[in-house]
Amino acid sequence: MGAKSSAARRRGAVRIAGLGLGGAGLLFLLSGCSLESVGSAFGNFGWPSSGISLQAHKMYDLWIAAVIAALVVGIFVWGLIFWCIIRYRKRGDELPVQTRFNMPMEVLYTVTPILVVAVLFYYTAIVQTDVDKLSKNPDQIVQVTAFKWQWEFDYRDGMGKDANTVVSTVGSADVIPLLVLPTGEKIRFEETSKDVIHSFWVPEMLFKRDVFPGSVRNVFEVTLDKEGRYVGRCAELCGTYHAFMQFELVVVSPEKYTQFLAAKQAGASTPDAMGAIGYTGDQRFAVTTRPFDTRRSGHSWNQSGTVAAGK
Ligand SMILES: [Cu+2]
Repeated sequence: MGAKSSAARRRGAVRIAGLGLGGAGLLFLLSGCSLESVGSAFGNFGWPSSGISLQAHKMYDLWIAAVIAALVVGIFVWGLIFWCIIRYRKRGDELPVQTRFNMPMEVLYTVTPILVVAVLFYYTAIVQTDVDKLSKNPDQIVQVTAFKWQWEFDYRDGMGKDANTVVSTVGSADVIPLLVLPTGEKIRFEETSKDVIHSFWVPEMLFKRDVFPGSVRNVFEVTLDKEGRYVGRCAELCGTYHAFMQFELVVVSPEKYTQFLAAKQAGASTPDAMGAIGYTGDQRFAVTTRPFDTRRSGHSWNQSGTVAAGK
C-alpha cells in the first residue's frame, strides 16, 4: 500500500487521459470523410443545412468537426467527473490523503486546453482564409445595393464601382427581388448601401456580410453548387421595415442563367425572364417569402399573419 500504489494509480490516470486525447484527435481526423452524414443525423448541430456553396461546405465541415471534438472532450471530462465521484466517494470519517501537487496532472490540464485551442484556431484560420479568398477573374460580378427597405442587384461587366451595369433587378413593396445566379461559377459580390448599414444574408449560404454606405465596398465570392430557391434577408437592424427587407436567391444551371440574362438584356422584366427559362405562373415570382402586406392595421393583422376577411 501507500506510496507505490498511489504512484501507479497516478500513472494509470495519466495513461487514460492520454488515450482519451488521442482518441479525440483520431475521431476528429477520421470524421472528415462523412461529416455531412454525421451532421444531418443530428440536425446539422443547429445549422440551417450543409450549405449551397463550396465555401459553405467548408464552414459546415468545420462546425460539425468542432462540435464532434467538443462532444468527445465533453464525454471524456464528464466520465472523469463521475468516475471521481464514485471512486473517491466518502467511505468513513477518516481524512483522505491530502495531495498538494501532482506535476504530470497539472501539466496535462494546462497543455490540453492550449492544444485544443490551437487545433481549433488552425482549422478556423484555414477555412476563414478560404471563404474570404478573392479570385483575379471571377465569372460573374453582382453589385448588391441595399436601401431602406429593399435590394437592387446589378449584373456588372467588370469589377469595381466604375464598371457598368448590364441588367438589374430591384425589389419593391409589391415584388420580392430575385437574384438569379448559376452553379459552378465564381460569383463576386460587391456591396454598397444608399443610406444606413444593412447586411446581405442568405442563411443557406451560411454567410452574411455587412453592406456599408459611402466609400466602403465589401466584396466576397462564392461558388454555388446546389440549384434551388433560397430566401435572403437583411441581417442588420436598419429601421422600421428591416424585417421585410427580403429577397430570393434562385440558383440555376449556367445554360439557364445565360438565357435569363439574355432575356433581361432584351428588355424582359425579371418575372418574364424567369418565364423564359421555364418557370410558369407563381413560380416566376419569389416562392420562399412574400411581400410585406402594407394594408395591415391593428384590427386586420391577426396571429396567423393573414389579413382577416372583411375587416
Ligand atoms: Cu436592412
